[in-house]
Amino acid sequence: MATNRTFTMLKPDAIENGYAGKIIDMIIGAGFKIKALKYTRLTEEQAKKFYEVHAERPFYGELVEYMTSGPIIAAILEKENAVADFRTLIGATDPAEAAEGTIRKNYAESKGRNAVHGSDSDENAEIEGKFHFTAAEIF
Ligand code: YYY
Ligand code: MG
Repeated sequence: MATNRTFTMLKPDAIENGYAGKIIDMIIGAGFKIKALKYTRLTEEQAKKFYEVHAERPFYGELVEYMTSGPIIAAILEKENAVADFRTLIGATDPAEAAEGTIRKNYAESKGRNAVHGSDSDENAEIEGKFHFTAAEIF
């Protein structure tokens, strides 16, 4: 059964380019409620662990370097059908292929520096949320 939570990160390019407020506004405007939120910076160890499934991919090193290059905003979001609806809101991984009106279409720089993360399954939403937040930090 689908749960109603997903996990997101506003990535270093989004923060650096001053888009955090606009992106959070789009997220809330799309009906997501913020359950937890944190301004933080990933250590190399955290970034490697978070993107472990991509460890064998050629872009892994660059991805880890980029994700640790500056602060991020991590959040747990709640909405009916959260995982799928959030993936729709953010758009395709490569902003050149992202649909009009999506976060990545509006604010991502490139496939690598693509502004925002969204969990790809309920199971991963749970794992990724717990990676960043304790139970006491979720409201
Ligand atoms: O879930 P999503 O972020 O849309 O893409 P993933 O396939 O999970 O890849 C994670 C992350 O890795 C992506 O957001 C950018 C980066 N990446 C890349 O730099 N080059 C690729 N060819 C594929 C992914
Ligand atoms: Mg993914």
